[in-house]
Amino acid sequence: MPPTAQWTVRLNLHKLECSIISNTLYIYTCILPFCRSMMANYPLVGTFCEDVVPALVHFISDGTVQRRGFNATYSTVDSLCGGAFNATASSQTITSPYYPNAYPPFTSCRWVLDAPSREVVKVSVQQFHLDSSQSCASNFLEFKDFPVVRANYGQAHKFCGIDSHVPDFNSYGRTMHITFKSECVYMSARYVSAGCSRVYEQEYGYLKSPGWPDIYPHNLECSIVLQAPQNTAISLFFTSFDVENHPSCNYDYLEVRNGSTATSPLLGKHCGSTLPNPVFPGSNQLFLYFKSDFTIARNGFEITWTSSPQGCGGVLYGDHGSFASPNYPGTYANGTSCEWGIRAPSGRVVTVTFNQISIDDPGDCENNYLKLYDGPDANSPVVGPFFKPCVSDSPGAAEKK
Ligand SMILES: [Ca+2]
Repeated sequence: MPPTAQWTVRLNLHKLECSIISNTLYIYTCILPFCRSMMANYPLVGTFCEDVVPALVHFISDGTVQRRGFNATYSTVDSLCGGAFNATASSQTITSPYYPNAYPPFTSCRWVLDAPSREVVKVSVQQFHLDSSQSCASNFLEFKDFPVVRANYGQAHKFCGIDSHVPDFNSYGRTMHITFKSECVYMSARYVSAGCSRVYEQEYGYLKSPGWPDIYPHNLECSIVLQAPQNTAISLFFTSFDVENHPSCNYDYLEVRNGSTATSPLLGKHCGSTLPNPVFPGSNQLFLYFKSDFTIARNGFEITWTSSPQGCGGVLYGDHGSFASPNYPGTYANGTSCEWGIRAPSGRVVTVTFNQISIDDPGDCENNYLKLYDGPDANSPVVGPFFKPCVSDSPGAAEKK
């Protein structure tokens, strides 16, 4: 196919004899020309016979057991939706086929949106209608960062019929992927290459300075609002920080304010290369303002944030990040109970490293403790750390698959 093809490939596999363990046929969805160079970063559709849309087929066999393998035919039909597009400073629209009319049943649309280098894509949904009675597995709108590489956290936000509001999506990197799959309804969204000001209406997330991990541009003015669900409180953690230094932070700086506007109470104004302390505003909104002047730039910052009704704990998503007990490096309050869920991209091993632990307990660690669970909740088996966590002051590390 030519590299600009936006066709649907119907792949019919007539024979597939293989040992699932040692010889596997991998089928990836991707949209040319992106799939050639980034194959391993695309989602696996299936490991055997399936009819799929734009696909890259990858056959692997190991050094033992030979079988007949497979033969396949393919043909292309015009795709009703999807494709690869460039996001620019002017807003463009994507819609489901025949929008605003209903479209053929069981439509699946995939778009890859690519912004200019060092910019990101912002998607705002104009209309999105899915019936709440429809299964979320086969009727959804999903925004994802693409490709999911080490430098990227790889957000994946999925919306179904029960979601009445779809917040704007800002990609972490320059490329993102949208999937719309439904049996009978419609959607319309606008996309644009975005500057650095934005609003995140989400429970948890990751934020980096423009260009990270490269140096940030000069003359930036970025206003960022973190808006977590009502009746929750945000915890914000700095993973990296390096901003042009000045005793009063007069040149480049990051301000953190408790609220949603530039006049909300100032919690901190940061510059230099010292990692700022975690921020526990006790509210569900934070306003961040990042400014750079006309000369001298550093690498900038990386931030993770999460939220929960308890005011501590929450979901931490991504391939790296940091978190701390409430009020750290100050002391935690009596009666504290926090639970963090660490969700990493699939296929990764999570390592948790403790730089400091100071938890006091009079005896048996039944009333004051820190526990790690190897799974999604507290019913999962307990794993390291490999020291008595409630009384130790020693750093340690634990690994989990
Ligand atoms: Ca500067």
